[in-house]
Amino acid sequence: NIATYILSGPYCWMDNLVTENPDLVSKIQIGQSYEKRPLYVLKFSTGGVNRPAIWIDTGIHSREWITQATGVWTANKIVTEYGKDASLTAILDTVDIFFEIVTNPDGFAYTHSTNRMWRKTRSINAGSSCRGVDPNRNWDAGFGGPGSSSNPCAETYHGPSPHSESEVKSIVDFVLSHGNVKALLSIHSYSQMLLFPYGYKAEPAPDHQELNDLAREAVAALAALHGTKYTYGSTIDTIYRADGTTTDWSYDNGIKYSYTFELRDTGRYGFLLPASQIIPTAEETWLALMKIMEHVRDNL
Ligand code: 0X9
Ligand code: ZN
Repeated sequence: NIATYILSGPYCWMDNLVTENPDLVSKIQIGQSYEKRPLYVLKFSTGGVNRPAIWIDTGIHSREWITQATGVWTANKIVTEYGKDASLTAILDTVDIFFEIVTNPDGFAYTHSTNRMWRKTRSINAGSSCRGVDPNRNWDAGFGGPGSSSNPCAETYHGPSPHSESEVKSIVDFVLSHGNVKALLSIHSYSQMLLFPYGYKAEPAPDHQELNDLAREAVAALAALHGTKYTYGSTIDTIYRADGTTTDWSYDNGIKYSYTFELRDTGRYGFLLPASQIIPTAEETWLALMKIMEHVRDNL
């Protein structure tokens, strides 16, 4: 069917990446989506057992196409720079990177087949004709608060219970069973922001100062390439109150370096960012990711 065909692009590319870089990359299946698509994660590792890890996800909101594209570029960048770029090589000598590129595959297929602006999962909601749950309101961190909606037709519907969505629960189970994840970077668009906890409360995170300083450094590195300006700060202060988000959950589960990126742009094209901006966006994002990953490596 059409969804299988569309997703065969990223799936086939993933298998080639693994085949061509068997000593660095492997593919793990962490679960399956509501519509039974596999949830694949790329593991970048140079060895060791349960090394400290960095988790990166893109595409949890399916319409944010620049993020999955940036994910593909970034995965390719990791394999081409390992052994060449001294800093990335030093990161991968001690840290594993787990990368989920198509984090909401049902939504992604739906943005191709039917509605380019689909954001949520595609699960059926009991008692409603509206489908889907916001996978960035479904986490057990301030779940169900006012920065989310109890209306199944809303774009920010939190779902019937925390981790009701298989796409979310699969990450929860993977991250908790791994037990050594040090950073969780969740990539969205758009707004050009780098956000850290909290979104569900106004109280500053215990690590606010360190997270803020690192965010400042990361957005400065990003801006140096093409002049793209990012704002940064806690979610609640910088964008809006959001309850049940990925990075509040990860932070409350002991993952200090929990950041949400909002990639280009600031609204001129929004989710329909032109293809000509894919590579510049990925290039500049890489510089911010490297700053964060270097900091994680140097603070294990
Ligand atoms: O509202 C959201 O889910 C995010 N914006 S988006 O336009 N990509 O939908 C921002 C939420 C902030 N996220 C976290 N702090 N995790
Ligand atoms: Zn988003």
